[in-house]
Amino acid sequence: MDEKQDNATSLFLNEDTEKMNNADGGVQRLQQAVQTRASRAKKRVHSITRESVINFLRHNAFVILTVAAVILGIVLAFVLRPYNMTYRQVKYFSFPGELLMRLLQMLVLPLIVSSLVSGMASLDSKASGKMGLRAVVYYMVTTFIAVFIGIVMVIIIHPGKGTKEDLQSEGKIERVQTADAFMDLVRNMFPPNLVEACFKQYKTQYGTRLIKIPLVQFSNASSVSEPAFMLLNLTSIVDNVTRAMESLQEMMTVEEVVPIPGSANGVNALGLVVFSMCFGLVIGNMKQQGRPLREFFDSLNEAIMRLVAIIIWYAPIGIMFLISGKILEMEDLALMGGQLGMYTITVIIGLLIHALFVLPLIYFVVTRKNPWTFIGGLLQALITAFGTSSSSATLPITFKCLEENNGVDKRVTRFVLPVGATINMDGTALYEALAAIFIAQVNNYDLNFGQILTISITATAASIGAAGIPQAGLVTMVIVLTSVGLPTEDITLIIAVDWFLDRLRTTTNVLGDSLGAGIVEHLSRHELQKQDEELGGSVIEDEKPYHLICQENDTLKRANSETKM
Ligand code: 7O9
Repeated sequence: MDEKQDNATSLFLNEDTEKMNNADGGVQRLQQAVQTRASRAKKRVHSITRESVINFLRHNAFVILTVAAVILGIVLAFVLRPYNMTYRQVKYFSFPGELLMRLLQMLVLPLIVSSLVSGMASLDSKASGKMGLRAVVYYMVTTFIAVFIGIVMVIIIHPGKGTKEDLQSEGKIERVQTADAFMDLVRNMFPPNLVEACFKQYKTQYGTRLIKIPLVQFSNASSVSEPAFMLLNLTSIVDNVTRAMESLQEMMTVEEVVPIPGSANGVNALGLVVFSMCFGLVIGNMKQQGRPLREFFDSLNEAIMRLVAIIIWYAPIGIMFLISGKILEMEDLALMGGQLGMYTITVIIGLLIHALFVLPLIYFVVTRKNPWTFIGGLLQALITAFGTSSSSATLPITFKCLEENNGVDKRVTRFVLPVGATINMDGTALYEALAAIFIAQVNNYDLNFGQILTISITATAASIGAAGIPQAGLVTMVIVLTSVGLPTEDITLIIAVDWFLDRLRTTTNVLGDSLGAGIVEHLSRHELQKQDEELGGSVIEDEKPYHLICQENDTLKRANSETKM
């Protein structure tokens, strides 16, 4: 109706323009018409801005809600802190946050399996090989840069003063043998039971075995076995046997520590990733025969992503309680003064340089696109990473942000993100190298170039293998420290700030994975396009429903058998 009116006015206006000079009343009418037009235009401008604001709010609702949740969480915590809540009360308070963690973790397992299988199956083996190579090169380069930044920062700022005076030790450190941890990693890549792999990892445990070590060796044992001698000297045989019996009693029993098979709770992500990738690759090469499975995993992935879209609404509430609960749990902040404070600042600066300077620069250099718009689309994933301090739990949200806000190709995210969450941890690598050198500084232990190189290699390896090493976290730190002979019990000195630095590391890890997905997509755009064209060309064959193809095959078979008969 509004439109009709508008048309009428414009007709009227045109008529008026023509008659303007003839009629006197025409001028008045023209003025009126112009006024109504102007006011309508004004109204339209108004409604556009209001609409666009509403649109903006609707599109950025999650981000705005999530940022508000963080701020609210911090404010709430500082309001509640003076009440000195007990540990139990704080735990009750953080319950909504715990629920978010559980919800996200609930989705991780089906998400990584379905996305890896369908991602690998949707690419031909040549394309997936190239893409995999690009991803791995990106992971290696960024991890090495991260380690380098960590080492440079800790050497320049030198937060360790050579004393442990103001440092408190906290917690206990598990003893790990590097060789066993490494073998666990390889074992976990090949889980013997896929169902068990969903909740357990192989972990070498240590048991004791009693072994006997003779105290006295038989001095003339060889003579006993000589028949001639035996015959000649019977008494000496008796003598020897008695002596042997005696020395047997003089055997010492000692306890020997031996590695025994065991397991630890936790998803064996590495095993599932390896299996899903191989499975997807095989399905992709099966052409028509693999189609039902491909469609199944595709559909499973789609369904999980829809669950993510629902759960994402709960994320702001969960994040608010996670953050404020953590601040409430925090003990005295005075502990953060002195060396530990300097150490914290060094880590923060290192992570910031890597996340806000190096990674965006790499993204820009490779893709020539603005990294900040890309990072803007990831904001919710980054905040979730900060809230949950787990890049695997953040994975569902990372998927959502990359695919929906940044429009990254699903074939790339499905393949690159789960692998990235498992092996690409820039923040962790930076942290481990930095922490190891900090502990050396605290102990006044001069590291030579070779040792620093060893630290950088082990820190890189530890960050790659963390998901495959059961109960990683501090265990990987032990491995890095042992590699250069630093005291592992000094890890307890930095535990006090680990909860906070873990959040920053995780955010860096998620950012690294996501920018990696963007970079791999850009580099693989030609192959993806080519595949799109190929699929487009054979779309009739491809779009045919599966049951029709089966029917056709059946008819063909029947026809064949009939002609044979
Ligand atoms: C940080 F992607 C999945 F779902 F396959 C996946 C599942 C579990 C990937 C990884 C894991 C996993 O267990 N990762 C893991 C990561 C295990 C132990 C330690 C770490 C290191 O974690 C980081 C750190 O502490 O620096 C950080 N908290 O990125 O999650």
